[in-house]
Amino acid sequence: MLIKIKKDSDLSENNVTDEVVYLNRPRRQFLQKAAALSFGLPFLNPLDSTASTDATLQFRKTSFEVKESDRPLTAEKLALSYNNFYEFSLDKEGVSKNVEKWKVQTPWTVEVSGIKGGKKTFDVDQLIKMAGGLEERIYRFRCVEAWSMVLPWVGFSLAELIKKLEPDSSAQYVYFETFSDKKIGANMSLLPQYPWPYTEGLTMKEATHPLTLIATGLYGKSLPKQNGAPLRLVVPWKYGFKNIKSIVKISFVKDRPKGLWEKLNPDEYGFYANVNPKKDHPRWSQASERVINGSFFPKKIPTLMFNGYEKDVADLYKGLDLAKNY
Ligand SMILES: Nc1nc2c(c(=O)[nH]1)N[C@H]1C(S)=C(S)[C@@H](COP(=O)(O)O)O[C@H]1N2
Ligand SMILES: [Mo]
Repeated sequence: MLIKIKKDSDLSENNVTDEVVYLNRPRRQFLQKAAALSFGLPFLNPLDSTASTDATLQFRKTSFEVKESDRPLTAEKLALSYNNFYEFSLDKEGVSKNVEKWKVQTPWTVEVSGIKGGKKTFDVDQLIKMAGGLEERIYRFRCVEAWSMVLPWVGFSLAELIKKLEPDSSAQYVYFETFSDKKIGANMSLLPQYPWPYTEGLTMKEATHPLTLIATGLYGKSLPKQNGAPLRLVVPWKYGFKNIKSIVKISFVKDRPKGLWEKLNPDEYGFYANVNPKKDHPRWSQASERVINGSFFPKKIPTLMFNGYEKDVADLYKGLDLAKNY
């Protein structure tokens, strides 16, 4: 049974628009419709989302938690059916459908450059082993579009991996790239003005912060395709778009790299993308967020500085004007 409930007031009630709308003037009307659909409830359909690359996942529990009484864990079916993954669809409910045909390559390899030995290629299992194995961490997740979830990731500390990789001493930043194969992500061909592949970057300090995770699982299972199989970045104090999916390349570099969104629209999407309720997006407020909970009336809650991780990360940005460095 497929139930889709759409509430027309969702868009008018707040002015939030998809990242995508502004960027495609000729396609604007279609996209606004897509955006309007996205702000209804996620599809409540039975999901075929166990598209995993390995069946067994062994991980440790950790104390990285979000109090259930404060912010309840997002239902799995919502996290697996309300997605941003533009390589597959602009429509959040379309992603889980459009990934169905994708056969995730095994072993999936990641090319790493700017390290001792120059350039090396690793498969996912090697990366997990180098980083000391997998663990579960429950993190708040806040999209720049002003919606949020609470998600139980399974993954490894990027800091631990970086220690083993031995980056060049000149490296100041880490640059990540998603696959660029348009046969996998057919939607890329429909968005030729986008600077594919999807890319993102972090400072070395951010990349080696203990909260920064490379996720290979979600809800105790291998990462579903729509969530960025087989491995994606999770930086919980930053807006969702920094959390690049399906990584194929990691480079340690001297100069500050630009992510896809910054390349497209630097006035709206900066390098830092730290969650900040006091710094509005040019087209909407960031002071509050809609909790994705499958309800008719998405609950609105105040957005927290650094998404609630201020104690952990504020030091990284000491002396930086966060209004300018957004
Ligand atoms: N490769 C790639 N990574 C991506 C995106 C994308 O379109 N392509 N979207 C980003 C955005 S805007 C968000 S909010 C999160 C959504 O992750 P989720 O679908 O697992 O919730 O993925 C981020 N990573
Ligand atoms: Mo996002």
